[in-house]
Amino acid sequence: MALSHRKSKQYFTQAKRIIPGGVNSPVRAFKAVGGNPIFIKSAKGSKIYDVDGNEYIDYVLSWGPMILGHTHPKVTSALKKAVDHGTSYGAPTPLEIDLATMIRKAYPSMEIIRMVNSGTEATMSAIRAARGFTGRDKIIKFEGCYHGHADGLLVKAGSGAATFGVPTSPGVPKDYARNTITLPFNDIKTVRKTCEKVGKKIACVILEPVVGNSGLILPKPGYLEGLRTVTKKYGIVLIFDEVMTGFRVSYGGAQKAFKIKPDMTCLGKVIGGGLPVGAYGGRKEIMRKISPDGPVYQAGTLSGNPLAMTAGIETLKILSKPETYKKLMAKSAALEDALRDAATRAGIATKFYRAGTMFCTYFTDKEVYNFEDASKTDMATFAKFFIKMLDLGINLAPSGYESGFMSLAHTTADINRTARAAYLAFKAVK
Ligand code: KE4
Repeated sequence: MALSHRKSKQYFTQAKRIIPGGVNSPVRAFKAVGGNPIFIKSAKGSKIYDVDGNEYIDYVLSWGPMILGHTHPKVTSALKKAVDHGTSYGAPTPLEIDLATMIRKAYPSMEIIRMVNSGTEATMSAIRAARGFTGRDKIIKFEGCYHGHADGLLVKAGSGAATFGVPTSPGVPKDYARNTITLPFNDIKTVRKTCEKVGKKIACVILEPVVGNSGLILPKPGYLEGLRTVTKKYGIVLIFDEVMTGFRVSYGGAQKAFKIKPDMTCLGKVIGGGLPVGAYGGRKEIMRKISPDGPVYQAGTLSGNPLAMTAGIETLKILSKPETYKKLMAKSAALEDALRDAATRAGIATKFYRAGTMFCTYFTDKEVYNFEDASKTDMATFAKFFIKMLDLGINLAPSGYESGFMSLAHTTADINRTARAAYLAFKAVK
């Protein structure tokens, strides 16, 4: 029998009257998969509970941050203590030094780090720093990569922008978009050609080194190295947007896994342990341009918020233990095996990709190397699969253009239950 979503439906009707589309971020709206979003009451470990009392194994994990699982006791108890000391001061605290130090240890390329409040702030500030440093205006980004919702980055973007068919958003002035050059991912030749023509006008190349906003797309061997070489040649700042891949592809992110040193890195999600945080950082000479050391202005009332810093520090404390990643990777590999096996047994054509704790199933028999490939996969079948999985108690992201996430809290029982559900769902949509 199908799960009841009666209360969620009522809340959605109410929410739509006062909030655009009833949601505070478009990807939550279930528009691409049909049906109504589930309204959440609580979450614990690997599970999330809706207002109708249904339980789901959660692979959305707040779109990535909850790598320890929900309400981890260490994070929760540290937060409870921190609240009693005050929730915001608008003045520096030792906590900011602690988190920045932990981040720099994991990402040595981030020699100087500035805390902000979201991934969007991190990427837009990093780009401003790159422009201020180089004195150039143009940027290169890649189709299907999503770097938050700043003007100039919403050009051929992934995530919700791709899901809702408006990869280039109205409201972005043409003059902004003119400075954004968008190229296909995984095609180094187009980058070289562009740089031959206008390389000295380009401030930065920004990318998700593993693209998690068009499903999951891995860089081809040599691609990231190629970008590193070409950016060096033309004095272009190479920015890795590791808002999603940071602490997820490995503890040191994609840059550690693929052994590439970018000039700048953007982080978010995991470093806030479920509270709103972003960070950007990189080479000293670039970051010394940031105000008040230098002239490039960037600020924030709540930046370095003590609660957010506390949640981030507690999360990284656990993640920095060597056994944590052994467990995380083993669980992620077990899920991969189980899902591949379920698809094979159900006799349905899928392509499964995984990078550390991030994963995605595309409904296609062809490999996916870029956004165009991703958009040719069978999204209608994904939508049916999603609905069926939800009904079987598995919470996936409501779009075929999003990655799934694994946490430390997921158990073998969760993985087995997910595999059983996936087999039934694959059969149902075949
Ligand atoms: P936020 O501003 O949403 O914190 O981060 C923006 C961002 C930047 N860079 C990358 C690689 C990202 O993945 C994101 C945010 N990702 C989306 C969806 N995949 C978050 C969910 C949402 O938009 O509601």
